[in-house]
Amino acid sequence: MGLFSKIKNGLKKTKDALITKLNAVFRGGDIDSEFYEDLEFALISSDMGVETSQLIISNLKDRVREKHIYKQEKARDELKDILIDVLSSTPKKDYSYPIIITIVGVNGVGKTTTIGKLAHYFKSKKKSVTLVAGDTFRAAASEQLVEWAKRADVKIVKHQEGADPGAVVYDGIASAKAKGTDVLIVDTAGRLHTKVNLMEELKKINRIENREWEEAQKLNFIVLDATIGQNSLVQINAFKDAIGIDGIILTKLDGTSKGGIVFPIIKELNTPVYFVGVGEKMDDLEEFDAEKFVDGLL
Ligand SMILES: Nc1nc2c(ncn2[C@@H]2O[C@H](COP(=O)(O)OP(=O)(O)OP(=O)(O)O)[C@@H](O)[C@H]2O)c(=O)[nH]1
Ligand SMILES: [Mg+2]
Repeated sequence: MGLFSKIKNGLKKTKDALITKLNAVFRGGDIDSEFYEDLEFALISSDMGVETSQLIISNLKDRVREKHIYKQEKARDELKDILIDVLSSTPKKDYSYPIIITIVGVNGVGKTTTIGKLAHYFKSKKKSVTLVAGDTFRAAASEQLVEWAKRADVKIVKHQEGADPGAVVYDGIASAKAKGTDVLIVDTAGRLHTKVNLMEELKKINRIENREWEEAQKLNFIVLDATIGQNSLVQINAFKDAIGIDGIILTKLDGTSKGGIVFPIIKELNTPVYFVGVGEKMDDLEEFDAEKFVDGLL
């Protein structure tokens, strides 16, 4: 399946819900104040957030005025451009190898699965990859990562259950340096974001990464489950305050109609989305692209 159809399939539920709402707003005819009210309501109820929806409407009003647009159908094209602009407003950083990617997020969002997909992604870019089983808290977490390492055919560094995650990261870096690994991907435990000790553990992991491999680029990626909608904004803030977040990976888009959440995530939290997960398999990961995303929606 081509890349394009993958994201389209992944967004199908979101698209179906959004199109139904938009078709009820764009009934044909002239633009009036009721049209804007209906559109704002449609956007908000599509998980785009109040603030971001209002911004989109205000941009649309400006464009409609500037371009002397009177017909609703014409406004629909403008809306598409505005949505792309919103999603393009936070640029991703360029990769500079070697890279340490630390994957964080609350439990069950898809961290370990995403690491398997990322390993496959970087390998397909001809980069060497080592995984670090930094989730020593949950039983069988390391085994799950070992399976992914096998599937993606990459190296893995792990310790016993209950071991100090910092020590696994330390060993992972030593191994990556010795083998000349391009991308080191660190799995972490996903206990609730309200627990202070998880944040302390993540800070410690970041400290070890900075100390032990100074020249490597460090990226903290948070994995968010798209099916939880607005709640993901709260989750990011908790991690952002504790360790700083460079980017977002939004998983499980295939199982939800709440894909609109990507708009407030990018606009209100000013954090770029690097990848989206559209299934459980190794190649069900897509590099995030604003234009492709909006094309899949409208
Ligand atoms: N449909 C779908 N399922 C996904 C996606 N990503 C992950 N999953 C599923 O989500 C479930 C949890 O995934 P894990 O990777 O174990 O999540 P985790 O964040 O590592 O969980 P903990 O280690 O317990 O915190 C698994 O059943 C995955 O197959 C996705 O993009 N789409
Ligand atoms: Mg996990």
